[in-house]
Amino acid sequence: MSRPLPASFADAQREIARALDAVLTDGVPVGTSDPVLAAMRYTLLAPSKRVRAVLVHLAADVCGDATRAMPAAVAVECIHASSLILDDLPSMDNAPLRRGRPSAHIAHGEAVAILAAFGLLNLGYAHLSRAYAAPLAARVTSLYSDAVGLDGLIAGQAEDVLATDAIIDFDTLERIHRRKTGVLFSAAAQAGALSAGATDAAIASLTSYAKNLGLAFQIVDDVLDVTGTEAETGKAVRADARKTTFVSFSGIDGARELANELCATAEHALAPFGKRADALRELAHFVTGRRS
Ligand code: GRG
Repeated sequence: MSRPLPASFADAQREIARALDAVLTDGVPVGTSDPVLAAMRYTLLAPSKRVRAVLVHLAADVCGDATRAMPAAVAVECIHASSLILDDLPSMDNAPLRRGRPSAHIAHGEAVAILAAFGLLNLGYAHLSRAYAAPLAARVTSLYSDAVGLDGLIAGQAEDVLATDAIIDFDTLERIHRRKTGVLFSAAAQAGALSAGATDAAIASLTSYAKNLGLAFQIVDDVLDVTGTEAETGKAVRADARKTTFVSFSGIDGARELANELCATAEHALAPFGKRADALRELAHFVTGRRS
Protein backbone atom coordinates (compact mmCIF):
# COMPACT_ATOMS: atom_id res chain seq x y z
CA MET A 1 0.00 0.00 0.00
CA SER A 2 1.42 3.36 -0.97
CA ARG A 3 -0.13 6.53 0.39
CA PRO A 4 -1.20 8.94 -2.32
CA LEU A 5 0.54 12.19 -3.10
CA PRO A 6 -0.24 13.57 -6.57
CA ALA A 7 1.15 11.28 -9.30
CA SER A 8 3.71 13.91 -10.23
CA PHE A 9 5.49 13.23 -6.93
CA ALA A 10 5.72 9.48 -7.52
CA ASP A 11 9.29 9.59 -8.88
CA ALA A 12 10.55 11.59 -5.89
CA GLN A 13 8.71 9.24 -3.49
CA ARG A 14 10.27 6.18 -5.14
CA GLU A 15 13.78 7.64 -4.99
CA ILE A 16 13.26 8.58 -1.35
CA ALA A 17 11.99 5.07 -0.53
CA ARG A 18 15.12 3.60 -2.15
CA ALA A 19 17.41 5.93 -0.21
CA LEU A 20 15.64 5.12 3.08
CA ASP A 21 16.04 1.43 2.43
CA ALA A 22 19.74 1.94 1.66
CA VAL A 23 20.41 3.90 4.85
CA LEU A 24 19.18 0.93 6.89
CA THR A 25 20.98 -1.66 4.77
CA ASP A 26 24.37 -0.23 3.79
CA GLY A 27 27.08 -1.36 6.16
CA VAL A 28 24.75 -3.81 7.91
CA PRO A 29 26.01 -7.41 7.51
CA VAL A 30 23.58 -9.60 5.55
CA GLY A 31 21.46 -11.73 7.90
CA THR A 32 21.74 -9.36 10.86
CA SER A 33 18.69 -9.92 13.03
CA ASP A 34 19.05 -7.14 15.55
CA PRO A 35 15.60 -6.49 17.06
CA VAL A 36 16.14 -2.72 17.23
CA LEU A 37 17.18 -2.57 13.58
CA ALA A 38 14.06 -4.60 12.72
CA ALA A 39 11.86 -2.09 14.56
CA MET A 40 13.63 0.83 12.86
CA ARG A 41 13.00 -0.75 9.45
CA TYR A 42 9.40 -1.56 10.42
CA THR A 43 8.58 2.10 11.02
CA LEU A 44 10.88 3.93 8.61
CA LEU A 45 10.02 1.81 5.58
CA ALA A 46 6.27 1.50 6.24
CA PRO A 47 3.92 3.10 3.67
CA SER A 48 4.03 6.88 4.03
CA LYS A 49 3.45 9.97 1.93
CA ARG A 50 7.05 11.09 2.68
CA VAL A 51 5.75 14.63 2.51
CA ARG A 52 8.66 16.15 4.48
CA ALA A 53 11.25 14.49 2.24
CA VAL A 54 9.34 15.58 -0.87
CA LEU A 55 9.37 19.11 0.54
CA VAL A 56 13.18 18.99 0.95
CA HIS A 57 13.46 17.87 -2.64
CA LEU A 58 11.06 20.49 -4.07
CA ALA A 59 12.65 23.32 -2.07
CA ALA A 60 16.07 22.38 -3.45
CA ASP A 61 14.66 22.05 -6.95
CA VAL A 62 12.98 25.47 -6.95
CA CYS A 63 16.34 26.93 -5.86
CA GLY A 64 17.93 25.40 -8.95
CA ASP A 65 19.81 22.30 -7.74
CA ALA A 66 18.25 19.16 -6.25
CA THR A 67 21.39 17.05 -6.60
CA ARG A 68 22.40 17.36 -2.95
CA ALA A 69 18.94 17.18 -1.37
CA MET A 70 18.67 13.46 -0.65
CA PRO A 71 20.68 13.21 2.61
CA ALA A 72 18.56 15.99 4.13
CA ALA A 73 15.41 14.24 2.83
CA VAL A 74 16.49 10.92 4.38
CA ALA A 75 17.41 12.55 7.70
CA VAL A 76 14.09 14.37 8.03
CA GLU A 77 12.21 11.11 7.46
CA CYS A 78 14.37 9.36 10.11
CA ILE A 79 13.55 12.12 12.60
CA HIS A 80 9.85 12.08 11.69
CA ALA A 81 9.67 8.26 12.02
CA SER A 82 11.38 8.51 15.41
CA SER A 83 8.75 11.02 16.54
CA LEU A 84 5.90 8.76 15.36
CA ILE A 85 7.16 5.84 17.45
CA LEU A 86 7.40 8.05 20.55
CA ASP A 87 4.05 9.73 19.88
CA ASP A 88 2.28 6.34 19.78
CA LEU A 89 3.68 5.01 23.08
CA PRO A 90 1.25 4.14 25.90
CA SER A 91 2.56 7.08 27.97
CA MET A 92 1.90 9.50 25.09
CA ASP A 93 -1.02 9.00 22.66
CA ASN A 94 -1.32 5.25 23.30
CA ALA A 95 -2.08 4.71 19.60
CA PRO A 96 -2.59 1.16 18.35
CA LEU A 97 -2.14 1.77 14.62
CA ARG A 98 0.35 3.72 12.50
CA ARG A 99 0.92 3.73 8.76
CA GLY A 100 -1.73 1.03 8.42
CA ARG A 101 0.07 -1.36 10.77
CA PRO A 102 0.18 -2.06 14.52
CA SER A 103 2.26 0.68 16.15
CA ALA A 104 5.93 -0.09 16.78
CA HIS A 105 5.53 -0.75 20.51
CA ILE A 106 2.73 -3.25 19.80
CA ALA A 107 4.66 -5.06 17.08
CA HIS A 108 8.09 -4.98 18.75
CA GLY A 109 7.47 -4.32 22.46
CA GLU A 110 7.84 -1.01 24.24
CA ALA A 111 11.53 -1.26 25.18
CA VAL A 112 12.62 -2.11 21.63
CA ALA A 113 10.34 0.59 20.20
CA ILE A 114 11.90 3.26 22.43
CA LEU A 115 15.38 2.13 21.41
CA ALA A 116 14.33 2.13 17.75
CA ALA A 117 13.13 5.74 18.13
CA PHE A 118 16.55 6.73 19.52
CA GLY A 119 18.16 4.65 16.78
CA LEU A 120 16.31 6.53 14.05
CA LEU A 121 17.05 9.93 15.55
CA ASN A 122 20.72 9.03 15.86
CA LEU A 123 20.76 7.66 12.32
CA GLY A 124 19.30 10.88 10.92
CA TYR A 125 22.05 13.03 12.39
CA ALA A 126 24.78 10.47 11.60
CA HIS A 127 23.65 10.34 7.98
CA LEU A 128 23.94 14.13 7.63
CA SER A 129 27.43 14.14 9.11
CA ARG A 130 28.61 11.41 6.72
CA ALA A 131 26.86 12.51 3.55
CA TYR A 132 27.61 16.24 3.56
CA ALA A 133 30.85 18.18 3.73
CA ALA A 134 31.45 20.09 6.95
CA PRO A 135 29.71 23.47 6.48
CA LEU A 136 26.49 22.05 5.01
CA ALA A 137 26.45 19.12 7.47
CA ALA A 138 26.74 21.51 10.40
CA ARG A 139 24.02 23.86 9.12
CA VAL A 140 21.46 21.16 8.37
CA THR A 141 22.19 19.29 11.63
CA SER A 142 21.72 22.50 13.57
CA LEU A 143 18.44 23.24 11.71
CA TYR A 144 17.06 19.79 12.46
CA SER A 145 18.18 19.71 16.08
CA ASP A 146 16.48 23.09 16.65
CA ALA A 147 13.32 21.69 15.06
CA VAL A 148 13.37 18.67 17.38
CA GLY A 149 14.33 20.64 20.49
CA LEU A 150 12.85 22.92 23.12
CA ASP A 151 11.09 25.19 20.65
CA GLY A 152 10.15 22.29 18.40
CA LEU A 153 8.79 18.75 18.47
CA ILE A 154 9.78 17.98 22.06
CA ALA A 155 8.26 21.20 23.40
CA GLY A 156 5.11 20.81 21.31
CA GLN A 157 4.66 17.20 22.37
CA ALA A 158 5.15 18.02 26.06
CA GLU A 159 2.56 20.77 25.95
CA ASP A 160 0.18 18.56 23.95
CA VAL A 161 0.44 15.60 26.33
CA LEU A 162 0.06 17.81 29.40
CA ALA A 163 -3.00 19.50 27.85
CA THR A 164 -4.93 16.22 27.50
CA ASP A 165 -8.30 16.67 29.27
CA ALA A 166 -7.53 20.38 29.78
CA ILE A 167 -9.15 23.37 28.11
CA ILE A 168 -6.64 25.42 26.15
CA ASP A 169 -7.00 28.66 24.21
CA PHE A 170 -6.51 29.07 20.48
CA ASP A 171 -3.02 30.59 20.78
CA THR A 172 -1.85 27.62 22.86
CA LEU A 173 -3.27 25.18 20.33
CA GLU A 174 -1.60 27.06 17.49
CA ARG A 175 1.75 27.02 19.35
CA ILE A 176 1.50 23.28 20.06
CA HIS A 177 0.91 22.46 16.42
CA ARG A 178 3.44 24.93 15.09
CA ARG A 179 6.03 23.16 17.22
CA LYS A 180 4.79 19.59 16.69
CA THR A 181 4.39 19.86 12.92
CA GLY A 182 5.19 23.30 11.48
CA VAL A 183 8.81 23.56 12.58
CA LEU A 184 9.85 20.29 10.94
CA PHE A 185 8.19 21.38 7.69
CA SER A 186 10.10 24.68 7.88
CA ALA A 187 13.37 22.90 8.64
CA ALA A 188 12.80 20.53 5.70
CA ALA A 189 12.27 23.42 3.28
CA GLN A 190 15.28 25.31 4.66
CA ALA A 191 17.49 22.23 4.45
CA GLY A 192 16.52 21.67 0.82
CA ALA A 193 17.23 25.30 0.00
CA LEU A 194 20.59 25.23 1.82
CA SER A 195 21.60 22.07 -0.03
CA ALA A 196 21.03 24.01 -3.26
CA GLY A 197 23.09 26.99 -2.09
CA ALA A 198 20.00 29.26 -2.06
CA THR A 199 20.03 32.97 -1.28
CA ASP A 200 18.74 34.28 2.06
CA ALA A 201 15.71 35.74 0.26
CA ALA A 202 14.80 32.39 -1.28
CA ILE A 203 15.24 30.66 2.09
CA ALA A 204 12.95 33.24 3.74
CA SER A 205 10.22 32.72 1.11
CA LEU A 206 10.40 28.94 1.47
CA THR A 207 10.33 29.17 5.27
CA SER A 208 7.15 31.23 5.12
CA TYR A 209 5.62 28.75 2.65
CA ALA A 210 6.52 25.72 4.79
CA LYS A 211 5.45 27.24 8.09
CA ASN A 212 1.94 27.89 6.77
CA LEU A 213 1.82 24.57 4.94
CA GLY A 214 2.82 22.67 8.11
CA LEU A 215 0.09 24.25 10.20
CA ALA A 216 -2.47 23.61 7.45
CA PHE A 217 -1.27 19.98 7.33
CA GLN A 218 -1.91 19.61 11.07
CA ILE A 219 -5.35 21.23 10.86
CA VAL A 220 -6.32 18.78 8.12
CA ASP A 221 -5.02 16.01 10.42
CA ASP A 222 -7.49 17.19 13.08
CA VAL A 223 -10.29 17.18 10.49
CA LEU A 224 -9.40 13.68 9.28
CA ASP A 225 -9.50 12.40 12.86
CA VAL A 226 -13.22 13.30 12.81
CA THR A 227 -14.16 12.65 9.18
CA GLY A 228 -11.69 9.99 8.03
CA THR A 229 -11.56 6.22 8.33
CA GLU A 230 -8.83 3.97 9.65
CA ALA A 231 -8.36 2.54 6.15
CA GLU A 232 -7.75 6.00 4.68
CA THR A 233 -5.51 7.45 7.37
CA GLY A 234 -3.66 4.28 8.42
CA LYS A 235 -4.20 5.20 12.07
CA ALA A 236 -6.96 5.05 14.67
CA VAL A 237 -9.56 7.79 14.15
CA ARG A 238 -11.63 9.68 16.78
CA ALA A 239 -8.40 9.52 18.79
CA ASP A 240 -8.43 13.23 19.71
CA ALA A 241 -11.61 13.08 21.81
CA ARG A 242 -9.78 14.13 24.97
CA LYS A 243 -7.90 16.96 23.29
CA THR A 244 -8.71 20.46 22.14
CA THR A 245 -8.24 20.54 18.37
CA PHE A 246 -8.85 22.99 15.55
CA VAL A 247 -12.16 21.19 14.97
CA SER A 248 -13.25 21.83 18.57
CA PHE A 249 -12.67 25.55 18.00
CA SER A 250 -13.97 26.04 14.50
CA GLY A 251 -16.00 22.95 13.53
CA ILE A 252 -15.13 20.83 10.51
CA ASP A 253 -15.96 23.49 7.90
CA GLY A 254 -14.23 26.24 9.87
CA ALA A 255 -11.10 24.14 10.29
CA ARG A 256 -11.06 23.32 6.57
CA GLU A 257 -11.48 27.01 5.80
CA LEU A 258 -8.54 27.88 8.06
CA ALA A 259 -6.40 25.23 6.33
CA ASN A 260 -7.37 26.70 2.95
CA GLU A 261 -6.43 30.21 4.11
CA LEU A 262 -3.06 29.01 5.39
CA CYS A 263 -2.38 27.25 2.10
CA ALA A 264 -3.28 30.42 0.20
CA THR A 265 -0.79 32.31 2.40
CA ALA A 266 1.77 29.58 1.76
CA GLU A 267 1.26 29.92 -2.00
CA HIS A 268 1.55 33.69 -1.76
CA ALA A 269 5.07 33.26 -0.34
CA LEU A 270 6.06 31.45 -3.55
CA ALA A 271 5.47 34.51 -5.76
CA PRO A 272 9.19 35.34 -6.18
CA PHE A 273 9.76 31.92 -7.81
CA GLY A 274 7.04 32.33 -10.47
CA LYS A 275 6.10 29.23 -12.47
CA ARG A 276 9.16 27.36 -11.18
CA ALA A 277 7.27 26.81 -7.90
CA ASP A 278 4.27 25.03 -9.46
CA ALA A 279 5.15 21.70 -7.82
CA LEU A 280 5.16 23.40 -4.40
CA ARG A 281 1.75 24.88 -5.25
CA GLU A 282 0.55 21.40 -6.13
CA LEU A 283 1.81 20.15 -2.78
CA ALA A 284 -0.23 22.86 -1.02
CA HIS A 285 -3.36 21.81 -2.94
CA PHE A 286 -2.71 18.21 -1.96
CA VAL A 287 -2.53 19.19 1.72
CA THR A 288 -5.93 20.90 1.73
CA GLY A 289 -7.63 18.09 -0.16
CA ARG A 290 -5.88 15.10 1.38
CA ARG A 291 -7.80 12.11 2.79
CA SER A 292 -4.77 10.27 4.20
C1 GRG B 1 12.76 13.15 19.82
C2 GRG B 1 12.06 13.10 17.39
C3 GRG B 1 11.70 13.30 18.80
C4 GRG B 1 10.43 13.65 19.12
C5 GRG B 1 9.93 13.79 20.50
C6 GRG B 1 7.07 12.50 20.28
C7 GRG B 1 7.45 13.89 19.89
C8 GRG B 1 8.60 14.56 20.58
C9 GRG B 1 6.78 14.60 18.97
C10 GRG B 1 5.62 14.06 18.20
C11 GRG B 1 5.46 14.84 16.94
C12 GRG B 1 4.36 14.30 16.07
C13 GRG B 1 4.24 12.83 15.88
C14 GRG B 1 3.54 15.15 15.47
C15 GRG B 1 2.44 14.73 14.58
C16 GRG B 1 2.74 15.17 13.19
C17 GRG B 1 1.90 14.49 12.16
C18 GRG B 1 0.85 15.32 11.53
C19 GRG B 1 2.14 13.22 11.83
C20 GRG B 1 1.54 12.52 10.69
O1 GRG B 1 2.37 12.81 9.58
P1 GRG B 1 2.11 12.24 8.14
O2 GRG B 1 0.64 12.31 7.82
O3 GRG B 1 2.50 10.71 8.32
O4 GRG B 1 3.02 12.93 7.20
P2 GRG B 1 3.19 9.70 7.30
O5 GRG B 1 2.90 8.36 7.90
O6 GRG B 1 2.55 9.86 5.92
O7 GRG B 1 4.65 10.02 7.27
